[in-house]
Amino acid sequence: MKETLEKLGSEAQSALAGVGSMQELEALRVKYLGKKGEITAILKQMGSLSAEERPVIGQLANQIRADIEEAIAEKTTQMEENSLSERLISEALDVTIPGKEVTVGRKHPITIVLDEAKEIFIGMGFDIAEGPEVELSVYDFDKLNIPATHPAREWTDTFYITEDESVHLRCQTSPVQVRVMEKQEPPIRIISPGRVYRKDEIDASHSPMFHQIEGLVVDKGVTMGDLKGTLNLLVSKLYGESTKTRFRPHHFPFTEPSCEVDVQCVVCGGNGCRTCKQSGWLELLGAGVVHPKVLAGCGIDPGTYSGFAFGIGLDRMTMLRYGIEDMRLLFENDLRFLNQF
Ligand code: 2U9
Repeated sequence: MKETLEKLGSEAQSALAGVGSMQELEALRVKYLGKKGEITAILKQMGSLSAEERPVIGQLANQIRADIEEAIAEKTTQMEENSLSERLISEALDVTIPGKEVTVGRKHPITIVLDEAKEIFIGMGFDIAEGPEVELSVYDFDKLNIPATHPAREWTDTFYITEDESVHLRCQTSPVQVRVMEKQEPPIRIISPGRVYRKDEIDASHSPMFHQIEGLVVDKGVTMGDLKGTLNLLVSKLYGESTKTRFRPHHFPFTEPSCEVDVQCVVCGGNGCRTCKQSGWLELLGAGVVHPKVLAGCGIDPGTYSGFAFGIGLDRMTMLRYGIEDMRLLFENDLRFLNQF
């Protein structure tokens, strides 16, 4: 029995040396030290030994068991240390590698100027109205008193969607105001900002898609004086209190009387320069008193109500604001340009 025990002991020790995983180690522990293990099996046979042999064999068995337990504990520690150092190596972070730069977006200059204009009009009690970019010609032309023969209705000027000319990409945001007038009783005080489309060749001051802010006020007793007050306030908020305006007579089918509004040149202050072609003035917008035929066509009695309307090119307004000389810069999405705002 002594030899069997010693053989078991050395067998266990050499098996331990070859163990490669925690599972194998556990299997080995069960094999030698478990309840049904080989050492336990030998200890169970101790009853057959003589009284002199029993303590000697008992002590040897305990010694061998303790040796195996110690070797297993050592092996466990060693394997744990190995796996930790392997993880430390494989999961090592190089904290000296430069981080990835997070680029934060920003508002487009057109959006900056639009937001500013919205704030100004909201401050004067206006609501914001929006509508479709694919529009019925009835709303964009007929109801605005633009006759069938008007050059703006030519195929060379307008992006028609249907052969019969009944649907097109809107040329202005005026149809939004027509839709509001049809639905809402006066008083009406709205601005309608948005994209509009005209078949223009692309150059420094033209684009087939551009942006407008149009405005409409309809109430009892609204006059050209209200129009001037509103637009002068807009100009003073946008370009500074002392900026002068000039109202020149003009013609639009949808307003009567109509005018164009110039502002004192923001570059030279009115002295004359390249931007204002030496005139001292820059054309900013068109406006007028809403034509009675337009009011009536939208279900509003021109005998009771009157109104004023205006239209501003937002892209031009943005260019004047920041001294941008070429409109194409606004649409090319060149980050070297956009990052300046
Ligand atoms: C309704 C009635 C009248 C809107 C108006 C203008 C004058 C105008 C231009 C400015 C520069 C277009 O972007 S631009 O090229 N617009 O000159 N727009 S009055 O008049 C309306 C609108 C809606 C029902």
